[in-house]
Amino acid sequence: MSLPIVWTIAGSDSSGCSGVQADLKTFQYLGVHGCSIVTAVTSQNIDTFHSAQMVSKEQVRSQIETVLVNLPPKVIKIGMLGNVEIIKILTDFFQHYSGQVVLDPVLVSTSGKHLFSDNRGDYVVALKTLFPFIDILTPNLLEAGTILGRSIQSYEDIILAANELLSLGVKNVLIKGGHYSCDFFSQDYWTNGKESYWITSLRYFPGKYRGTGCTLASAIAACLALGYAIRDAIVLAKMFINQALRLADTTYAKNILVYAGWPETEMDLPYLTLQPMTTKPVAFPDCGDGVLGLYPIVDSVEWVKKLLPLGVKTIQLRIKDKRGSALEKAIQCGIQLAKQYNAKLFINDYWELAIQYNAYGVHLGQEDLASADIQYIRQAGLRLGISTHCYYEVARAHAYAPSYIACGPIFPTQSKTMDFSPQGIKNLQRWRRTLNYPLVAIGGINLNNISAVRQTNVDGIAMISAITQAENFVVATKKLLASFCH
Ligand code: 3NM
Repeated sequence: MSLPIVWTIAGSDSSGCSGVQADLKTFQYLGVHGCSIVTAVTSQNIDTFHSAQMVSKEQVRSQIETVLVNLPPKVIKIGMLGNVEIIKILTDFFQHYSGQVVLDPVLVSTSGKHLFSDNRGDYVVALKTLFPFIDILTPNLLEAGTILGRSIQSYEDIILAANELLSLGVKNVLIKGGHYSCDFFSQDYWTNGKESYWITSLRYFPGKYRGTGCTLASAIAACLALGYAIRDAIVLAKMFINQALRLADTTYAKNILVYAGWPETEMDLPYLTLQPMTTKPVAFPDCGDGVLGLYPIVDSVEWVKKLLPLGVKTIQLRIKDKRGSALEKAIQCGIQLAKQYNAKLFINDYWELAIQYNAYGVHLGQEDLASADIQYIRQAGLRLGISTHCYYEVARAHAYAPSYIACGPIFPTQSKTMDFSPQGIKNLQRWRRTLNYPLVAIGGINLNNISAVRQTNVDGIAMISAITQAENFVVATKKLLASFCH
């Protein structure tokens, strides 16, 4: 097994709660090999930062050069650097480094100790010289404020600060609002300059926890090294830290984070929204008793007419070639047919018509989420299904508490152009373990692989070509339906 290599460049914390120790634990639990370039040795326990001794610049350089020989990093996570000399070593090193870099700009410890020996102004100026090499900067509100020389008080301030930090050269900014948010939620803000979102997590046992910033940044680094896109790495890292907070040892107010492997609990999944969230989402109605079962997706009302008499009980009308009154007529007719057969019909995309003719539900892709009036669909009492392909999209869907979540593509598909590679059965199993939502599997599913998909215990199995391109759709549909009987 070849493990991706991730370096942490940070201070040692004798308590094991933060710094290099927290970073290495995070790397281990997420399945990457961690190397440590120690910049300082600190004496700390649960609540006291006793002292810090900087490591000499020669020794820092020597650690880098030695590890580089046969453990070159895919990703580097930077924490406490401690002085301008060490920053200079890194800016030199980065001239020839092409991997990714996560910078957690720690300036002050949780217990209030300054984590640099130079004067603040010089240190911050030097820190900024690193920014053009940084893929993601993860300051908390205080650190963002110190870097920019002002205090950050409101949502608007956070957005402005993030954009200003981007203008200093970093590619992504994640401003952690853990200390700012309300009692129930903690809210972070991410942007890359083109897109942005708010990341809201439920709060667990309140209190001061050491090492949350180190852990989050290390988890992002580990997930990047595992090949996750930055947006997914952020969601996964939030799940990892939320899990550690949920499981934390809080006896006698010790508040020690407890790490526990790959996060697979829906409670730890954050909500991703375009605007800051103020209340928990209201759940959409469920899809009734029983599983959704075989879930053909068809592009015409003629197909609805052909499939419902065969015993299909869940179906999606995904019309791509009609507009105006022809579209409206088809949708109206499909809804009527489904009612006649007591089947659950989801209308893809055209949520206004679905509401107008009182469909069973609406199915939306991620790109439709921003433009659809989700609140209106909920108020109309329709069910909602949402397509997802990765952690980021699942967290987006989670913010709407839909009736089901579709995960795809499970296998390669010819029926839709895809920006995502197939997830495979293993990832589908992981989604099943992680999510309590009814799940629908989609993408490349046919008679040959449906039993493997069934074994994952998903609630619905959606498909296009296995039915609509079958030599004999009646035989194919009956066999597919039969696969749900054993
Ligand atoms: N959505 P087939 S895959 C419509 O992954 C659709 O979100 C997908 O067709 C997703 O069964 C897909 O022929 C096409 O592979 C499914």
